[in-house]
Amino acid sequence: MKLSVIIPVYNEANTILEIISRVRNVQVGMEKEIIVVDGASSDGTRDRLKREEGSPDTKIIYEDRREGKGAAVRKGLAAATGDISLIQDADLEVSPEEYPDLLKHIVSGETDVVFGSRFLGGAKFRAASLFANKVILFLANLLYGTRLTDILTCYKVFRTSLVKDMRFECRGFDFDSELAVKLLKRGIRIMEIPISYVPRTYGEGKKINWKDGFRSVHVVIRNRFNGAL
Ligand SMILES: Nc1nc2c(ncn2[C@@H]2O[C@H](COP(=O)(O)OP(=O)(O)OP(=O)(O)O)[C@@H](O)[C@H]2O)c(=O)[nH]1
Ligand SMILES: [Mg+2]
Repeated sequence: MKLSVIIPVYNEANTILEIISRVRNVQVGMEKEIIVVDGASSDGTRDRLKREEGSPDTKIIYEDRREGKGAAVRKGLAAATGDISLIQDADLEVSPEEYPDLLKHIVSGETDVVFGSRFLGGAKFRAASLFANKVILFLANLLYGTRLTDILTCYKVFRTSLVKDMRFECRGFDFDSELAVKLLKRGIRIMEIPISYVPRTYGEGKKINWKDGFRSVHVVIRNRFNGAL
């Protein structure tokens, strides 16, 4: 078995090398490939990525311009050759050391999809982010008949074959919701595992904003009522 870790990155010069090394060092009991997709970073992230180019376990995709987190993850998924894929943000909000817990229920065959839930892990959110997360979650649970606790989590882990034929439309932060609801639409069960989460501030480089929240609400509703799988 092989794991593909997809890391979308835009202007994360302070953390990109640390996150790559932590991803590389965590033992997951299977081969691992790391796919970094850089959205034309301009803060020195690219220079740091250059140092990783020779690593045999690492593929780096350089985009010509910033196209959004979703677009980057989609490129990473298209390039993934692992049996299982995992999405990893390039900041330090979540911990690669938790991969074994995220993977074990997929490896054992119990489930094909695991989401790391920041809410089950007891994380503290800032008020605006908590509100946006809860609105989107409430809508998704209502429209898709689920009782999930966190759909905007970055830790989404799944058998790669499940998404290879999915036709995505979202290119920004709304891709997180699109991926979740497309899995639900296909009747695929999502298992949640508690994870730790330490939110960063806008000063530390947070990029998501309230418009992304509206886009997510839209994609959750749109997918419930259109036929596309
Ligand atoms: N390639 C690429 N990566 C991006 C882009 N926008 C954001 N990212 C990366 O996507 C990841 C998530 O972005 P964040 O700004 O941390 O947003 P978030 O984690 O969803 O939001 P919070 O968890 O609420 O802070 C980070 O690794 C970013 O560097 C983009 O346009 N292109
Ligand atoms: Mg983040």
